[in-house]
Amino acid sequence: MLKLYGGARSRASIVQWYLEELGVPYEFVLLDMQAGEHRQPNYLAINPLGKVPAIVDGNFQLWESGAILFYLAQKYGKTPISVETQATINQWILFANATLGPGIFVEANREREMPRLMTALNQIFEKQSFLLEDDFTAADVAVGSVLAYIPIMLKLDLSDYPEVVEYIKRLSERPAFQKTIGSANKG
Ligand SMILES: N[C@@H](CCC(=O)N[C@@H](CS)C(=O)NCC(=O)O)C(=O)O
Repeated sequence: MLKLYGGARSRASIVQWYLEELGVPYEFVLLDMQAGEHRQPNYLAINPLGKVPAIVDGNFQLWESGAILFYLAQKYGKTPISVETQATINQWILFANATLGPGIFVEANREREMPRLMTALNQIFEKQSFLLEDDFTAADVAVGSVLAYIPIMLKLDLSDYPEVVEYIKRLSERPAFQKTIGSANKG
């Protein structure tokens, strides 16, 4: 069975959310990060950088949440998708991790980056429910998890971006979200 390595309240919840969406059976290996289990040789053999999440799927090991989402989409996604659609999903995953996350969660970037990123996303969600129009994909897991962490971690005012707020609400009502990111951040 696929193993997902993560810590409590870590980015492993993003991967776990997508595994639940896909219905892929998995074992969550919870590392005690406070005790430094992610820096022990057993785990460094899976991710030499000592960061979570990582997965082990048969003989295959992979780390970096975005790469894992893309792998899961390709390996376990239900319908075959074109190279162009795969590239678009990858575009949004990279955007989430390389542009949106740093633009919002790095305080020095926020004032400059957040309005233009959120305005563009708001315009997209005025027209469609998900990033690939009507289809929920790994792109929504990547971008949606960054957006969903805003109210949880930063308490920023999102009233200028009502369609983004609706999108976050739409995602957070999904059972797989509630079972993973939603429950990891309660309390
Ligand atoms: N870009 C990486 C970030 C991984 C990352 O920084 N993970 C944190 C937990 S959320 C971690 O492992 N921190 C422990 C450390 O840096 O020692 C990803 O998305 O997988």
